[in-house]
Amino acid sequence: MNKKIALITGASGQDGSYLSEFLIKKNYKVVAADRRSSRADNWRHKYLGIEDKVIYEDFDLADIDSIFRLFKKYKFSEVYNLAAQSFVKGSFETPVSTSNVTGIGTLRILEAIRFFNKKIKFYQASTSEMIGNTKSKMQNENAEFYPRSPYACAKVFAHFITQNYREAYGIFACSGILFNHESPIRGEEFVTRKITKCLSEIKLGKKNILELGNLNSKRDWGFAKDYVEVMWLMLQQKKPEDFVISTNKSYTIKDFVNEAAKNLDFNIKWVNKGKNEKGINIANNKVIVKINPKFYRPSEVSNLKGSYSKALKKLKWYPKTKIKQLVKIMVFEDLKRVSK
Ligand code: NAP
Ligand code: F7E
Repeated sequence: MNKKIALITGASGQDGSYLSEFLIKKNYKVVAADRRSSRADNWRHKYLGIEDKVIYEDFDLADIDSIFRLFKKYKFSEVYNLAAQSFVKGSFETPVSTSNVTGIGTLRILEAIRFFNKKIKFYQASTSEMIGNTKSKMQNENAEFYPRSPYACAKVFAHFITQNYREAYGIFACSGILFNHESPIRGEEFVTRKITKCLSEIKLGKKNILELGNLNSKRDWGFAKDYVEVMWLMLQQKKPEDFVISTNKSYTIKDFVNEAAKNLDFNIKWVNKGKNEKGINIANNKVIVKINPKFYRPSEVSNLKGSYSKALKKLKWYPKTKIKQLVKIMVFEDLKRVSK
């Protein structure tokens, strides 16, 4: 039997790498599409040992010709649109290009599906950032959207255009509204990897201090490897539907720092508040965490906690990795890396 062919855009990113690994195991032919520069060192695929197991194709989500060339060359069964300018803070500095790639880029892919084959199944990487400034304690698929960054606004457009192509053209198109998910192959600009890497460097005497922005925002953090499975599950359903994917728990950035520190045998005492807040290593009385306002955002999302009950009921999915285990895995890998 012919193998199913899956297109993964953004295949060199965190989720794209885990999803490639997952679909290879499911016996798919995986077309890993990215800008050439994204895989300059290909570190994530090397880490997972998959660099000889996917077909690499150059493309840019901002360039419709490169997308149409891909759809001409392959008969895709499933398309996973993971490519995006995904760094929220960065989107305030590059709002137009973020909107073009993260927002309109999704429409370019949907247009290719409409033009080449409406039977191709489509997964869109939606996000809890669309929910943004919410007052509800826990958010599910019915949560209202109140985006707080150019990134989140672009994702709202992508989310609704996906829904529109489903309704207007009968395309099997759906969105996973994923809450934050992390791993040892998370980009270093995101707060969890920044914390686990920098504290590991402090442990080994290679750095003195970890500088952060807002310590009080709350996030619902899961493990990326658990989350990619659900992208595939959503495309195997009888009808296309959107799902919230989360852990039902949330913690502050400070909680995450404390947990990572514990894994490195640091005991932190917190003093002062706001911009003057500091984390002191009790063992030697040295400041190891301080605030640098340059990491604050023009508008912040302060409180996210998702309910995965629909995914549990309909997809039999639940998050297998708990936060303590996730932090442990990340610290362990970073300590190993910085020891080299
Ligand atoms: P990621 O590591 O930043 O991966 C995104 C990938 O897209 C990167 O390889 C990036 O390449 C590529 N890309 C950026 N601009 C592109 C363009 N113009 N053309 C083609 N490729 C481009 O993000 P992730 O954490 O794996 O997330 C995957 C997707 O899920 C993203 O759409 C993200 O917005 C969304 N999401 C993530 C989370 C999360 O917590 N991780 C939660 C909800 C939704 P460069 O690295 O070279 O820019
Ligand atoms: O920030 C605070 C920051 O950049 C989390 C993306 O994958 O998840 C991610 O977006 C929180 C924010 O992730 C620093 O202010 C404090 O409140 O790790 P982050 P994010 O913005 O939640 C969503 C679901 C996505 O869709 C996105 O693509 O941490 N924070 N100090 C800091 N954040 C960073 N990056 N750096 C700091 O120094």
